[in-house]
Amino acid sequence: MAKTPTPRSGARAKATAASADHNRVRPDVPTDYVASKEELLEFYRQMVLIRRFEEKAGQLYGLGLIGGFCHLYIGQEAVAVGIQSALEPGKDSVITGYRDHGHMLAYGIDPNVIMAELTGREAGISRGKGGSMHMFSVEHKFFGGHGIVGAQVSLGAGLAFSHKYRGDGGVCVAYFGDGAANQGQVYESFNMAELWKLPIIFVIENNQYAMGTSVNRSSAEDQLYRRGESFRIPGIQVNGMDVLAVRGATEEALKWVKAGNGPILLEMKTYRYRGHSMSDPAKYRSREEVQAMREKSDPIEGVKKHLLAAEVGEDEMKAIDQEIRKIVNASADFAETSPEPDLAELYTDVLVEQY
Ligand SMILES: Cc1ncc(C[n+]2csc(CCOP(=O)(O)OP(=O)(O)O)c2C)c(N)n1
Ligand SMILES: [Mg+2]
Repeated sequence: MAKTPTPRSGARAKATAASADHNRVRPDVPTDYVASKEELLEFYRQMVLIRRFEEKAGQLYGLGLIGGFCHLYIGQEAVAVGIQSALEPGKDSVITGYRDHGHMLAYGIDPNVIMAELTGREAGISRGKGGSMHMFSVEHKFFGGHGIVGAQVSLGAGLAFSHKYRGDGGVCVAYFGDGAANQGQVYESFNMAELWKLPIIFVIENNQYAMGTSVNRSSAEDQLYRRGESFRIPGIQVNGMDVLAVRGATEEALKWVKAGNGPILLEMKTYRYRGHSMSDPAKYRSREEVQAMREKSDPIEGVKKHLLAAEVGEDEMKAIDQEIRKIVNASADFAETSPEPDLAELYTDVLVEQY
């Protein structure tokens, strides 16, 4: 029997499935993940790593050491950490847009090679030729890093098709923004993914703005978890500022997809503290709005409360903070001192063919 999920108090998540004639079981309303003390510490460590790394990237950009675009993930840390921690690196595949440093760090990719990519060095993960927006790690099945808004969603459907075709048991997670959620190809991909029951989790990182345009100003249906309804793709709305809610919803989504039900959509309600990119004058929102979000919903402060409840002392957290500072400083030193790619690299990884 199909079950009508009703959000439970404290669950902060809504699940929906399209009309009752679907004759299929719906995903359960997810509950917050119950993390062990070790897991909580790891969530804290990873979120602090992303935050400090991004702050450092912002500084290096200001010093002119990073060229091109640079989009920071500060404020959204709980999304990548909560989701990536539930995946199997090397088996599940991940694809995202240009705001991609946090996802890579949450997947355990070496901060040195990410920072070196930002400064355009040979040791960078894309050999210094991709920069902030175009980072790849085939070894980790991390397929970028894409600058064309929404394009990664269709590529993600392709990755999910490959999991199904090969029968390798992997799931694709395709992340995209609230702005990307209005792109046409997203819906073509939804249709095919559901028709072919592809193993894919579509994750909308609703940080409430697409450059300077708020989601309410640009979206006729601003409850983005409902965007899959006409394709019979169930959606869950999640507090993306709470790593335990994110992880809990991801567990539910993985269960749904791995049972062969096809795609599911997670809307992560989150917020970016910094501008869209490094060159954003941020005239579309007030300082007070950003400040209120930081004070009330900061994901790192949130996990700290859980750690204190688990009797982890402030000094243990401070020790982690110091360890992270060292890692991030070392990555900046590495990125500043390692050599630039050889000129001959201009001619590698270039597709030249006649058709
Ligand atoms: C196809 C396409 N259209 C427009 C742009 C310009 N553009 C770059 S980022 C962006 C906003 C996207 O916002 P959202 O999807 O919410 O992601 P966020 O930056 O908030 O992570 C736009 C319109 C682009 N890169 N590609
Ligand atoms: Mg956005």
